[in-house]
Amino acid sequence: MNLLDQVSPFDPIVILTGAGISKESGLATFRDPDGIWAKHKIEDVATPQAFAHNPNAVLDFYNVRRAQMNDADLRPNDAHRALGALEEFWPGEVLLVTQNIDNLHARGGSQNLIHMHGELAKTRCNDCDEIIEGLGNLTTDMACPGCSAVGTLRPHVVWFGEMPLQMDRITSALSNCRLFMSIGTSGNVYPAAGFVQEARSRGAMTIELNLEKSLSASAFYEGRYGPATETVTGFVGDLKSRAAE
Ligand code: BV8
Repeated sequence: MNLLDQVSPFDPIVILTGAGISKESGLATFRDPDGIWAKHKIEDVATPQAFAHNPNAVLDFYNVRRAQMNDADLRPNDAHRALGALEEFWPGEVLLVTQNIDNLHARGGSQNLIHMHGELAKTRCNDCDEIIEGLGNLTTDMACPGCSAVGTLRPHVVWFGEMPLQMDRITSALSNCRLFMSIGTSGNVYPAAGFVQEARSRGAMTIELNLEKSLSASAFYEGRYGPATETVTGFVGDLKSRAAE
């Protein structure tokens, strides 16, 4: 049975992406041999305890990544743009849920977009919860523009042990979608890694587009393996033909 024969153009689609979709734009992934977790320990830079214990180390870790994201040479790649086009031409709803904290999906044209692990371009105050856009480099001597507290500003990013954002909206979309696409993620981190099971249990068709098989590969009806700029553009092209039928 061909996956696309089971999907009609008015069916809702949910897409999950991870760091792999931004790799060809020049951003590092987490668990590849040259990845971020090969150079930093999660417990040193990506937990609330790390921020309480050594805020400078945590702020510096994200200041470096924010500078990479804001580099003029960093641009969305063909995979980001293909997903932006899919949202445009597909008659049914397309919801893009990303684990990534970079801004490449929005710059690639995606608008119906949830950053479940937060966004590097945003800052949050640990005291008053105000969210501020575009503050740039964070330091511990900065005062919150909202409540004037000093030393409480952190990246608006979900650390390990913290609840991802907009989970109710994501769960509802997973229970209604007819096609679930997972792109550029290793399937290591929950709850994102469990989304395929949620979608599949509600009858959705599921496809993984990744450089190599993820930990969740067996849960997918179909898998296409290779660089995202090839697999995503190829599958979105198939969906475009399906929508035109
Ligand atoms: C939660 C921060 C509950 C932002 C991230 C013990 C203690 C505490 C928690 C847990 C625990 N055991 C399990 C948990 C749950 C934990 C978890 O899953 N841990 C794992 C490590 C076991 N999860 C959590 O803590 C989550 N919260 O559970 O809260 C709760 C309940 C009630 C109340 C309060 C709380 C929060 C998880 C979010 C953590 N934050 N990042 C940042 O710094 O970026 S996670 C981090 O991993 C990033 O967000 C990243 O996106 C995410 C997943 O990684 P991937 O995107 O998949 O990247 P990876 O490198 O792994 O894989 C890349 C893939 O791309 C590879 O497969 C590769 O082959 C492929 N690829 C490479 N190149 C290409 C390519 N594909 C295509 N084309 C290419 N060119």
